[in-house]
Amino acid sequence: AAALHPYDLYDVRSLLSEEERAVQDSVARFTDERVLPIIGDCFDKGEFPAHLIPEMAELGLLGATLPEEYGCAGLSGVSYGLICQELERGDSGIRSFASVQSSLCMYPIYAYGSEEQRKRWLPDMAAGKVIGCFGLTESHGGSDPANMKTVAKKDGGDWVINGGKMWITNGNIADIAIVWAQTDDGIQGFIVEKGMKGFDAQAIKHKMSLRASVTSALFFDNLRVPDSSRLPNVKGLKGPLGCLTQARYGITWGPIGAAIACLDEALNYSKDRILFDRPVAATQSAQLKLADMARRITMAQLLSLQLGRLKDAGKMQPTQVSLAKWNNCRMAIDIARECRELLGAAGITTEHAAIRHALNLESVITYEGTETVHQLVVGRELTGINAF
Ligand code: TGC
Ligand code: FAD
Repeated sequence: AAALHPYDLYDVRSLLSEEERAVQDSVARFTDERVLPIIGDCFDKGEFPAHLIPEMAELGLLGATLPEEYGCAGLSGVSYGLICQELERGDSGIRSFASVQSSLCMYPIYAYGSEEQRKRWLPDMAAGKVIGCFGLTESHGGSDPANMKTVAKKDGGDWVINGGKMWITNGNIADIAIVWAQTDDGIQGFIVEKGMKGFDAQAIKHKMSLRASVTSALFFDNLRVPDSSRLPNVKGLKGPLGCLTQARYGITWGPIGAAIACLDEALNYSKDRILFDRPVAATQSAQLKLADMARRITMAQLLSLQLGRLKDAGKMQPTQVSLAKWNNCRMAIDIARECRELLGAAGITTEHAAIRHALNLESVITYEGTETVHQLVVGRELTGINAF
């Protein structure tokens, strides 16, 4: 029998369309050539490699599933998943940038915006000329966004927004922010532009995770925006939650890439490392660990692919996304930590990727709904009882 691919033991690739394979290959090349050579250094310095934005745009990675009439690539949901997987094989921070721009900023403008808003923003966002951020979480408790304190009050033809958001990816490099605020009519979304009076964004420092990504706090102090900035076609928590479903779907794929990067590193290292006169890879305990990583990666690949097929058939449900987000983030963080351990002391520096991925995944398992939140979503589906 032909040798199996160590990172695709079930030949999931054979289930992809020709277009999906081409997308995966082009993003894989971008990660190998443009991300991997610099990313350890970016993480060390705490810098997001913003010079890669035009290149990602050129490859069609921003808003990739949205229609071509808005300057986007019109790709399938599975292709979007593969983009996330290959970007996160480089670094979760690079994938975060693409997730936020695509699923959390371009998607709501497309799904909830007016035709004028779509035409005004989407082509420039696909081209990477306008960067977005998504403000839902507040400092007093991100898991319960229904309890937000940020308010927007109608004042003539304008809205006046007061409050603040915390832990916002891209916040202080963004040109626009999708801001969710409580109104007399329920939660509504507003497109807030950088430089508007009463709007400020500041970087959050001292992060030990996602160091190659920008995370910020947003402040609104009597910020006045015209009614034309409001997303007219959604009201209530289902607006932001609908965006999260899109982003979380991509995040089920991303950590598969991080886990593959770690397994690749640990496999090579353990074959080269000679201890007690034989490679570490020749020991039963190392093989058990490596085999178990391959088992978990294979299950995650099948989960995300089926989820993607459901998505492309218009049948994907939020509970299914929760199950895969929970499973795949847990799979990846456990594998990253085990790979770090297999590398011994060498595993503790950013010369190798495992610890960077392990630290990044601390954010990935927390943002877009913590592991507990997703477990409780699945529990609610099974029992019909809300345990939040
Ligand atoms: P609940 O009563 O369940 O729902 C309210 C309304 O929303 C609808 N809905 C959804 N719609 C779309 N997608 C989903 N996933 C949905 N879940 C619920 C629901 O049908 C209902 O609609 P309607 O018409 O009846 O009003 O609301 P709840 O308050 O009980 O929510 C519970 C809970 C805990 C699941 C929810 O609050 C939640 O998901 N919390 C976690 C918050 C979160 O994930 N925040 C993420 C912020 S963004 C981020 O982290 C970006 S990181 C990006 C990066 O860098 O990559
Ligand atoms: P909390 O909600 O305070 O949770 C604290 C703990 O309580 C957690 O362990 C949680 O699982 C647990 N818990 C919660 N509810 C229950 C319950 N019912 N029962 C038992 N335990 C429970 N947000 C945005 O809006 N936009 C962004 O771009 C964005 N980017 C982010 C980037 C990074 C790097 C990080 C770390 C976060 C980002 N977030 C963003 C915020 C993220 O979504 C929140 O951190 C997340 O939703 C959790 O909220 P919290 O941190 O306030 O934790």
